[in-house]
Amino acid sequence: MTTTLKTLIQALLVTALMFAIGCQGPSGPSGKDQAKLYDVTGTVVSVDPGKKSVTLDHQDIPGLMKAMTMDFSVEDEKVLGGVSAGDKVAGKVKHEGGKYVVTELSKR
Ligand SMILES: [Cu+2]
Repeated sequence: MTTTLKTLIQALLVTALMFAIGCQGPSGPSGKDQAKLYDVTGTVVSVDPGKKSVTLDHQDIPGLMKAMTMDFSVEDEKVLGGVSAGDKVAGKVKHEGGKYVVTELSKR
């Protein structure tokens, strides 16, 4: 009887644990912070490959923000490979989890 009870409790615990893990799936981080990509055009103000950042004087990004000068993070240093201060550029900005990350940038 004691062994049976123990086994039963163990089985219940395992089931509860699996259920708890299973429940986290759909409501996890992948749920609502979907990245969105936007086209961006503007002029490079400065480039900082070491910090993986670029300052752009960008034009309106429809659906995202008005024209302004601001710093962007870049996804990879390579994004900054072909551009330097003063260049007129076009690229893509990813808006994800409240952050803006440039994923592509090239001279126009
Ligand atoms: Cu901006």
